[in-house]
Amino acid sequence: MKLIEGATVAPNAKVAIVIARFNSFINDSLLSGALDALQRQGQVSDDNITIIRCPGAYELPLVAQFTAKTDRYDAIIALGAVIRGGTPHFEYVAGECNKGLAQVALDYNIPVAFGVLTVDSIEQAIERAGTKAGNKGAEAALSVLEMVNVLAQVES
Ligand code: INI
Repeated sequence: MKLIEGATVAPNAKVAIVIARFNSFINDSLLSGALDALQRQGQVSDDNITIIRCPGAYELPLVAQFTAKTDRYDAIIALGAVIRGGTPHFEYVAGECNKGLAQVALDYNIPVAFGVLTVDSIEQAIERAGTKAGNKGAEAALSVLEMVNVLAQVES
């Protein structure tokens, strides 16, 4: 039997974080979690991390696509928060964001983490941005490092 699995330490990985400004008070906590996970757990050096900001979650796929197209990065972490309101707007923004990011990963063969909260309330967002339900930014960061390592092994 051969088992391939990736560690979450990737000191040489070049990582781009694409982050929405909308709901920035939540997103900045996701960013703190992601940076802590990349640096303290993943041992990724500061020089290998690029942060790219965009207006909202709806714009994340296009920014991720341009980022992937440069071929300068091993992984992309998308961070944002889509919070349900009283209209169907949530479905459109969250749906396009999710679909678009998945498309970028497959089109460019690059791990793209979905660190975008899709929640019913601000309370649920706060819970997932560094309080009682953990930090989804940190989880997203560790998932791409694992993916970088596992894909490199599958390829070798
Ligand atoms: N963008 C978000 O990132 N989160 C939201 O909750 C949100 N809501 O609810 O409207 C949101 N809207 C803006 C959207 O992402 C685009 O920036 C905007 O529609 C311009 O294209």
